[in-house]
Amino acid sequence: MRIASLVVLSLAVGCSEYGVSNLTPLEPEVEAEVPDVVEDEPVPEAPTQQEPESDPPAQQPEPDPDPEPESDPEPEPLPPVVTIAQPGDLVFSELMINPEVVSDDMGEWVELYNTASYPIDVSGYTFHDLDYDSWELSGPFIVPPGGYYVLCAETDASLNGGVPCDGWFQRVSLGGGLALANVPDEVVLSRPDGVEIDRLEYDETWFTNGVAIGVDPSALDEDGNDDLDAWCDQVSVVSTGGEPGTPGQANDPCW
Ligand SMILES: [Ca+2]
Ligand SMILES: [Ca+2]
Ligand SMILES: [Ca+2]
Ligand SMILES: [Ca+2]
Repeated sequence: MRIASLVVLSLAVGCSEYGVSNLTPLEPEVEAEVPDVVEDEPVPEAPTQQEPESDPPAQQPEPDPDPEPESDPEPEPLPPVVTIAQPGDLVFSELMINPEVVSDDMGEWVELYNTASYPIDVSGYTFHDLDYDSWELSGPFIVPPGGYYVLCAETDASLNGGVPCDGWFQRVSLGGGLALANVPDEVVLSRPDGVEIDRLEYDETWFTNGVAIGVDPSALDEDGNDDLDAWCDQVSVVSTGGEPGTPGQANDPCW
């Protein structure tokens, strides 16, 4: 028994000397290497994700302000319709005083020209002469800037000699309407408050029967159209009835 216990003790001491010295240094070496590598890797990954987040917000505000101001101002320049025109904004530019393919009460017409830079609504304005004739224009009656407007005794082109019309006036002599006399007469356009926009006084020496008379394009103003010398027979033919005249279009030049 004593011999056996001595052998066991010597073996135990021998094992403890070798076993302890061999196991102790191995365990700390493996544990120290693993945490060092894991802690270093996540640190550099975080800053690389923050950098791209700061770049896009700086680029987004730059393209936005450019396309918006370019598209906004384009549809805005719409001139407002003016209802209170000033003298000379609308002028008499052409008259068919004595048509021949149809009767006067069917074929008379008057052309107005807008000299202003804005559209004019003359609903409620009065088309009259200096004694009996008077006719209040009913809307819609909007003349575009630089545009023409043709008022006819009869708007049906199959009845009025083939003239294209924009508006109508009651063709009646001696009150209740208006007529273009084949003798000295006047045409006046007045605002509802009585202010005259344009006036034209003519006599039978101004026109040729069956031909419209027009003012020269260079004299298209409220004073220029008062001069007989600025008027002349039209030669272009617009109507299907064949009588010379330029209703709704620029006048033929007189010189
Ligand atoms: Ca008259
Ligand atoms: Ca007439
Ligand atoms: Ca005038
Ligand atoms: Ca004309």
